Order: sequence, then C-alpha cells, then structure tokens
Amino acid sequence: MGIVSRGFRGRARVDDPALPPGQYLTTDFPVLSAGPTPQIHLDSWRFGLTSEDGSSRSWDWLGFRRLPAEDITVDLHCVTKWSKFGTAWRGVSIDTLLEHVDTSAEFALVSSYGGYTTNLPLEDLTDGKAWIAFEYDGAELHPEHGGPARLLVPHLYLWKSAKWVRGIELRNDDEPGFWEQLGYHNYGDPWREQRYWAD
Ligand SMILES: Nc1nc2c(c(=O)[nH]1)N[C@H]1C(S)=C(S)[C@@H](COP(=O)(O)O)O[C@H]1N2
Ligand SMILES: [Mo]
Repeated sequence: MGIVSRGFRGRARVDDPALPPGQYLTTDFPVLSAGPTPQIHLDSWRFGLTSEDGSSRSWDWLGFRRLPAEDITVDLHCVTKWSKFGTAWRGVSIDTLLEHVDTSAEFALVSSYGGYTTNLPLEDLTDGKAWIAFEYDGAELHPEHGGPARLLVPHLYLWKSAKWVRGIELRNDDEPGFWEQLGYHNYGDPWREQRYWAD
C-alpha cells in the first residue's frame, strides 16, 4: 500500500503509485494517429475474428451492438509519456467475442481500417483485460479517438489499443504490427518501461 491514497489522483503527482515510471499525468486527451482518420459508415462496418485453423466469425454493427457491453474506467499510458487517469469507456469484452471460439492460439494480430496493425499475446486480450470500446465519457467514440470502435488494452502502452479496429487474427506465431516493426517494444508493459525493442 503506497502512502499516496487514490483520493489524490486528480493531481499531477509524479510520485503517484498509479503512475508508471517515466510517465507524467495529463487531463486532456491527446490524439495520436499515424495517418488520416478513416471514414467508416456503420452500415458497412464489420468486425472479424479469424482463428488459427482458418475459421472465422464476423459481426456487423447491429450484431456487435447486441452483444453484452460493460462500463469500464481505466488509466491510459502512452509511450510518448503521457498518462491519463480514470478514463470511462463502454465496450464489449474480448471474452464475449471469444465465447464460442475454440482456439489454442497463443498470439493475436489486430488490424484496423486504414491499415494499422498491432500484435500481442492472446492472453493479454482475455480474462477481462481488453474490450472493443464504442463509447468514451458517455458519448459515442469520436472518430479521432478510434470511433466507431477501438480496441482498449489499458494494461499495455496505448499503441496496442488499435483505433478503428476491424478484426483480430488468432495465430500460432507472433507477427509484429506497425509500430512493433518500427522499433517499438514487442510487448509494451508500461510498468517495466518497455518502450522500444532494446528496453
Ligand atoms: N488504427 C490506429 N490505431 C492506433 C494508432 C494509429 O495510428 N492508428 N495510434 C496508436 C497510438 S501510438 C496511440 S498512443 C493511441 C492514441 O490514441 P488516442 O489518439 O485516442 O489518444 O492509439 C493507438 N492506436
Ligand atoms: Mo503512442
């Protein structure tokens, strides 16, 4: 138990035990995108899940929105060193999407409208650790922040939280994504400061 209580969380304290090493707190919500914000119409939106045996499932927007959703409040940590505490989202747990999927895959490759990709171990997406989020702060997710829907994996640096997500491929082998190929750490744990490949 740290000396600083959770009640002190709105203040920008660098000794806050909830702030990972090397991070500073911000209250605004920066937009970081490697390219333009794609225009995605809800009637053509699809989310696909492909297993390592080649089988696949997909949801259109109405089907996706009929899935049980949860409210989650989490801290975000970006590799560019800002952290934001207490962000409120609504989304579908990846566990829900995987409910009827039989897989022994160890890895996931997440892809987005616009071409962005990111990779992570499948176990970092399961057991209540990740969501496909479609609301932020009580309103539909703004396109700049990944709307209509984005992956949210708050325990890893935010580049793993693919905006404009369109699918997840379950794989036996690990395939580096966009930033991972460009030198970002393959895993990206903010508590171990895994920013770049040599960290
Ligand atoms: N599709 C897509 N997802 C993305 C990115 C991107 O460029 N394209 N940038 C990543 C990075 S590096 C960060 S820090 C966060 C930023 O999310 P935000 O713009 O909502 O703050 O989105 C991540 N997800
Ligand atoms: Mo980032």
